[in-house]
Amino acid sequence: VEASIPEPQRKAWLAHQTSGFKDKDGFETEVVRHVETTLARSMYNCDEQAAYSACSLAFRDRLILEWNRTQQRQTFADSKRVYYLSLEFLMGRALDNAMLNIGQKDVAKAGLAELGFRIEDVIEQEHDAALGNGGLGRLAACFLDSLASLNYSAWGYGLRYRYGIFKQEIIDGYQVEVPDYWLDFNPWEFPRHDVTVDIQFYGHVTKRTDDNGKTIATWEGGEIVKAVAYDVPIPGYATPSTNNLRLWSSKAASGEFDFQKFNSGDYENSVADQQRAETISAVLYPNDNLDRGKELRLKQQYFWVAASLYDIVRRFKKSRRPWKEFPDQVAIQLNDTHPTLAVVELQRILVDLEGLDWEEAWNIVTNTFGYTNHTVLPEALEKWSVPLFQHLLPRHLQLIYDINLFFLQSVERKFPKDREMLARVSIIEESQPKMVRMAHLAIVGSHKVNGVAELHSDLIKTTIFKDFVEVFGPDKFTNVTNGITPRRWLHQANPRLSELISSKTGSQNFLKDLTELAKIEHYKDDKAFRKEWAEIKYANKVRLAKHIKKTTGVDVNPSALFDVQVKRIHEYKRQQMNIFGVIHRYLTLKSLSPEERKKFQPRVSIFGGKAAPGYWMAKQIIHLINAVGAVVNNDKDIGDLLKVIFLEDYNVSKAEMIIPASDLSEHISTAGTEASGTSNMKFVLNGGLIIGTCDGANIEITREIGEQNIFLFGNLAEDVEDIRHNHTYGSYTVDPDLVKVFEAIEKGTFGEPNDFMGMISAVRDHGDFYLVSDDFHSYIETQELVDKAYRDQEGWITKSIESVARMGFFSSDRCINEYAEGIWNIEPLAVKDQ
Ligand code: 4GP
Repeated sequence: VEASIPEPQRKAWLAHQTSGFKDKDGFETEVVRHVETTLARSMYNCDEQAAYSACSLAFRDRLILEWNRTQQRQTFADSKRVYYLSLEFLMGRALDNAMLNIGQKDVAKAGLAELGFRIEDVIEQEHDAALGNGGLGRLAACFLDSLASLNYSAWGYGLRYRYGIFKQEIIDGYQVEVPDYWLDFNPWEFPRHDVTVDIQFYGHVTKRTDDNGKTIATWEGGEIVKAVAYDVPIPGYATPSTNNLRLWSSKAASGEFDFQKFNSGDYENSVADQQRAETISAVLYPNDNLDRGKELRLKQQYFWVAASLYDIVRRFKKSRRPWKEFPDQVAIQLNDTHPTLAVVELQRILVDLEGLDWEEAWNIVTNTFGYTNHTVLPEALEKWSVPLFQHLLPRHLQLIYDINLFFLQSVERKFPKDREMLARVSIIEESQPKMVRMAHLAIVGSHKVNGVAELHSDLIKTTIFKDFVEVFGPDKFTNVTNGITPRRWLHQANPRLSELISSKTGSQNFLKDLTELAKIEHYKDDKAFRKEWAEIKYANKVRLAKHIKKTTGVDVNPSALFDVQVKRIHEYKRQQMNIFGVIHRYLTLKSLSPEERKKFQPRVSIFGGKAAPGYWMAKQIIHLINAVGAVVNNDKDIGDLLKVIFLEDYNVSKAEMIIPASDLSEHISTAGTEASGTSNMKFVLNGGLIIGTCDGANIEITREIGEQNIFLFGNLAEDVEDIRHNHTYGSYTVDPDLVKVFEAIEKGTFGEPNDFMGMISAVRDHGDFYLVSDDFHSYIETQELVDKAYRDQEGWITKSIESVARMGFFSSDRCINEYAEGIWNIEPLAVKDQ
């Protein structure tokens, strides 16, 4: 790298490389410098917000030096890069993560203390970067951390939404959505006004034949919107590697506003174009596992995909390699179907713009892409109407038809005369209007398709993508079980536990190789270790109890069992079953004498999560949880025996506080519906036990930690179909305990019964699609086993320690290495000064 710096600049460059801070004093100097110059404030009125900003800027400076070096290293190495295309990156806060990954949090802590600040308060000033809905977006963020930490040449590409996922307020027990404007001051991004791409929409296609008889298609007219790059540095842990997340922001191509309109007095319309262009990257769609075909969403997708591909192709072209080497240099991973248009866009670039033959281009395309599926729920599978496509992306629609034609011809050769097969696998659904099936396009356009946990990967092969297994053979379909980064989800979220573990494993190396956790199992009978283990959990619960008091006004006893379900609210995740279970517990307690009640294990049931704004049933579930809390928490007979808490605005930074404080967490989806789940991994890694169904990654967690350490219940995925069939065609009765719960609700115990009738009738009158009643008995019984196990505190601690020790498999590092080897075919880059 050094040799590449021109002679006149080299001396200054070298001096700059060693600047930044080495110790507390150097850090303080940098903070003061940023307060007084960058922020243009004076130290005498430096508040916590200013301290946060200056501290972030000081760390950002360091990151940027490493970022520059990493980019140069990758350019010189000229080896294959991976590009992770995700419409969501749920990053959370950056400062704490940067300090820890760089390894200088202690320095910052001491420096800030000397300047009169507590580091915890400074960290709290940061607004979460909430550019995602839930699991899919957070997985992408964990992957970026692993890619950088493992020294892979990797870029993330996403959208820079002006508004992330809405902020949730609970008012009178109802969810109210408030916009999340998070960009007022964001030191973690760099606008790259020099990196822009013109993106075309609408217009029409003309075709002509050239001298060689080849058809040339040209996409003309329509409108142009500008994509501007914003770069976010991603620090690796204990390595200088700092990767890039590039987020695109939309801007009007025609500059500021229309002077002509302005001058003619049409003031309002003079800014209309600009506003329309900026709308594209304005909001994150708040859908979790629901698809709604809105034009703006398709526009977002194409905008982002086209800008990213332009960037990727530009980088490849710099190497002056022949096109056929593209897949040796570039791997692109499609995080769900949202970026599937990239398949079509690359084909368009190669055929229309670069003049390659169809076949050659298509080979390059399919060898470049991999597709990850995150759900088997049919309502979440993206489809776009053909007329919408025709209007917005006329050339792409033609290409999709061609891709489909060649694909169906190949299917026809393999399955002659099987018209039904052709209709089933076709990229175009012959409905009214016709629809483009994005998952089919993603499969056809990729060389590998993966699910995110073993059960899920098996299910996609036997259900939604069954026909494709016959068409392409089983090898195209694979599994990569999800993982989480232990840096954020252990080291950052639970510093005391991380420290205790490193004191026993001998170093912090377990944060790079999570299988080293196994070493702590030797200490599971060590008295002092166990005591410390229990104390850490208790301290984390005290912290959460304080937060609960502050935000809800409810006192909870930290010695009670903390039972947590935090995730997006969805019927398939079955928060309704949890709250029905809580009501059952409440009714049971009420029916007992005060003496008998005392034998009960005190519990705090904690919920958190957002409902998609248009998802009526999910909102009803939130309302019932709050209504039950209002009654139970104020019932003198009950006291500390049961508390019901709904924590508003669940997000990444709240997760970092809640997860380490749980004794038990609930992962109770109807078997076969939760693709993997990743919070299950986070809870166990922090010493909490799980109550769960045989679904998603729960199954692999059980295999790793042992059946004795998890509370499994409920029907199996393989039986769900038959049970549902029986609901529809046979007779079914609601579980008697659940009937009592419904009666209590209908009597008005928790307020206006009509407010909750949707939830009741879904079970009682509409076929109970999610098997709430079928699983209820086994759920209640298993909760009783939990109470019993918890009363044996020593036994519980043993389970907790054993579980953590056996969680090594669930690191996102393992997961990324599997993608690298099995799908991307890339190797880490050697980093010398590591
Ligand atoms: C989620 C799945 O629901 C979850 O099971 C999985 O762990 C996660 O992706 C990561 O693979 N899906 C979404 C979504 O978040 O928006 O479809």
